[in-house]
Amino acid sequence: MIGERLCKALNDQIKNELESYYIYLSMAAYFHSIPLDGMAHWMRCQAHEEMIHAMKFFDHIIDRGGRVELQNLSQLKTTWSSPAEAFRDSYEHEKFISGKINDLTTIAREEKDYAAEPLLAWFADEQIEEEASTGKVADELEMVGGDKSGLLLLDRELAARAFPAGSPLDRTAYTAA
Ligand code: OFO
Repeated sequence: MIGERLCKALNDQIKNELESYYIYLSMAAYFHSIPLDGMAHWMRCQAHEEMIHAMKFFDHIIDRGGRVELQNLSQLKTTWSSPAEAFRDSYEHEKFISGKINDLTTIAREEKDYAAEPLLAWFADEQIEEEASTGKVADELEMVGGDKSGLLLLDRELAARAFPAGSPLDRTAYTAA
């Protein structure tokens, strides 16, 4: 059975992951509006991954006899001054999430909750990848600057990201039905 302190912290993390989902969906809407649909697609894929992250914590709590209590999400940003600013924000957000995963690991160790460690180790690995992928695109966008052909090339490249199977954020999943 999960202890009260870690259960509360994991509930807070569900909120963080759902906010991540919402932030990336908001960025997808921004990219569709400019319109850079490849970047919007990348953000939709990212949003879907965040929902999976939230559900990993959700199910961990359930499986260990804890109580999931969903929280209100914060008001979020809906527009950015440039694609570079949006990806720079996403990189900063991933660093914030990495800090939260570290805090959770500290709590689990203080509580001697060894059953949570494999899950938190998975997230620590995942955060290396998330910081690397968002940081790389942010750097590339800064290199491209105002060069429109460079921007379109990058947009095409990001359009190639694959959705997790059966994603409800993949337009083709429901338009084909
Ligand atoms: Fe972006 O990794 Fe979860 O939040």
